[in-house]
Amino acid sequence: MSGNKTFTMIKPGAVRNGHIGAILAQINAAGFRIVALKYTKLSKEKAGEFYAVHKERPFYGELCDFMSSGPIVAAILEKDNAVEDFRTLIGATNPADAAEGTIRAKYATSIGENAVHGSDSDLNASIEGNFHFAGTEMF
Ligand code: FUP
Repeated sequence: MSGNKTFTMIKPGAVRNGHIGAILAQINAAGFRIVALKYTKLSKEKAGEFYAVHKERPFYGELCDFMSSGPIVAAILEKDNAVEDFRTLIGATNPADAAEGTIRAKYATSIGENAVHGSDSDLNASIEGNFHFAGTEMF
């Protein structure tokens, strides 16, 4: 995986609130192709591994509890300029700051429970995609 790909998760809150279909539809409508897709659940340990970069932050424990609190949808997405365009589509980390119409503005309930994840670089997109998917699950 490299280049025009990003990795996303629809987080447990948005799944619980019934937004999987609407979020995937908005992602497709924005021109992203689905390379890999999985309905799954992170253990607390796996959530901790995924967010290890935030280990020293005060919200790390809550973040790991939340991300392992229910099922998620994980996906690899493809489009020109995928990482940057996807972060524009989802909006700011804090939904209070997210632009109108963005996925977080529409479906996030707080900064901690902010509906979706989007990779912040091509390198992290590759690392995060490979964390969730085997090569045989990417198309
Ligand atoms: P983003 O790249 O927009 O997902 O944001 P970050 O990598 O900064 O944060 C990752 C996750 O940590 C967020 F999705 C939610 C959580 N977080 C908080 O709970 N509180 C904060 O102040 C910042 C992030």
